[in-house]
Amino acid sequence: MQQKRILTIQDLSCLGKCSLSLSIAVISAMGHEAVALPTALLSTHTSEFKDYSFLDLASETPKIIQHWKALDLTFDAIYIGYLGSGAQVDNILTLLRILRKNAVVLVDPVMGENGALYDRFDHAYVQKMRTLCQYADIITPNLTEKAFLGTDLPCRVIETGVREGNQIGVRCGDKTWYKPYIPGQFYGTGDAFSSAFISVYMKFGDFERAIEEALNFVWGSIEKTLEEKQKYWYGIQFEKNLAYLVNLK
Ligand code: PXL
Repeated sequence: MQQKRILTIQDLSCLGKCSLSLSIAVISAMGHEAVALPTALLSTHTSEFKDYSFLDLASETPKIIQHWKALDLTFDAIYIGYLGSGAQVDNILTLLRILRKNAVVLVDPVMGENGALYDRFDHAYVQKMRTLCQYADIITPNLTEKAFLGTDLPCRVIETGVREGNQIGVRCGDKTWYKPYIPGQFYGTGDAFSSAFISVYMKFGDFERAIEEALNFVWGSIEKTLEEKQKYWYGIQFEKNLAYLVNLK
């Protein structure tokens, strides 16, 4: 099978298994080529940690876009996650105009959870993310992000973190996929879901299967994390579950 090239656009949190470090691993495990565009460099992710360092890479992005344009680079999919600044959202809109071509565009509008925006984000950022979502084929907001984005989104929406009794899952259209709810705060699960979803979708071309397998991957990763009874504020032990993706046929 021809290898797919997937562009993953999100921050590099040095510690805290989320965004780029997680998505590169997942995309690679599925046999795809991961092209990484770091949007910001942080010492850790911004939940739970205080006094983290943050370097916005917005001034670098236009140079990267211009070089890739000169190379006439094409992507099978473009997966956009945490951007970190309004300037980066503008850059990514430019990137899509220049480099999208026939790529499938997945936007995970990472900006909050549990009813609140993450550190650093405000109403203006929400509006920019709303604009970006208009250019997506698929978006994967959690319930909080979906509420901030509002309705009338023209793309396919996969809503994550949907609760029903003692179950949790994802909804797309009138279909919902559930797993037993495991109490706890598990950072990076949204990134793990989106990374696995786009990787499975690009490999097998089956949208619903990609949702199901991505949910299996996240849930399995949480289970493996719980096997070691230590604090998991730095992220889930998804590494122990990459074999699940490697072995998908
Ligand atoms: O997992 C989403 C995410 C990505 N990147 C950064 C974050 C978070 C969530 O807190 O802080 C920097």
